[in-house]
Amino acid sequence: RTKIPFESRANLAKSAVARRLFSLMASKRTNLCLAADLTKGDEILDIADKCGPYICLLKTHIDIVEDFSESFIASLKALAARHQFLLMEDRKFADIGNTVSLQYGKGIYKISSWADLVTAHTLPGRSILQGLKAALGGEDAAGGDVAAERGVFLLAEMSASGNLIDDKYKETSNKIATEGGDVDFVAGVVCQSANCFAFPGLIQLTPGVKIDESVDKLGQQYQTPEHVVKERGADIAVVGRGILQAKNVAQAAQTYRDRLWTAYTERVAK
Ligand code: UP6
Repeated sequence: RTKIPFESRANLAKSAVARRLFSLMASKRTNLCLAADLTKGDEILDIADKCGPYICLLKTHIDIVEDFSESFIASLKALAARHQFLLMEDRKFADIGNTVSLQYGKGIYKISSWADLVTAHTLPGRSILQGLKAALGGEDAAGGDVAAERGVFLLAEMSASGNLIDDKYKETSNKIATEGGDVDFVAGVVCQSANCFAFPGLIQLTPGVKIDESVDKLGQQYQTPEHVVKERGADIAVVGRGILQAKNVAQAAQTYRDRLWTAYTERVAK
């Protein structure tokens, strides 16, 4: 899987959003996802505008935003369209189908109305996919298939030290991502190693990436851009504080983009 170029993997993907994302990565030449973990709407819009040219994906934790509004979402969507990146809400859904359906579609955030992608734990089993799909209903106003424009990344591993995920959990997560009737909704897997899944039509998203390898005070463990792409199979690397804490965020995003993309091109050329 890791040797196949993104252009070819786009044709193998079962999820329409994964096809879109693979193609976008290939044409924009970036496999960087920015984790915009900021608590003010304007700060997120500002960093999205500055880093937009270098990213394929912007990841939010919408429940940390203190001044959430519908106009914030409209502005974020406009930036995504202008700079050509997708939006992912890192909600890490983990409840029964009926509850995740409500959490995805309802409440203040109405995540399903704006996030191209979301994340979900596989802990509840397959019903997590059915629950999320249920929030999307059938067709949109134009008669298009709503579920076709949305996708999920399933967590099969975490970067936190001491997390409870074992090999059996990883294996079953892979099965949920690759077998059964809802695989067209799975865009990829959030994990730390290339052996989490083999199917080349899925995208590996790997958080815990920083140029200065280290840990934080709350259990986060970092690896370098080159290491996650070449040794651990990351297709997209998630970078938060590595960029957010830089003096010049646009320049930091460019550096991460360049190093991640070079690592990817070297990986497929080998
Ligand atoms: N994230 C992880 N590890 C995981 C899953 N998700 O760090 O296993 C998310 C965090 C955060 C981002 O919720 O938004 O990736 C990492 O941010 P950082 O680069 O600032 O540590």
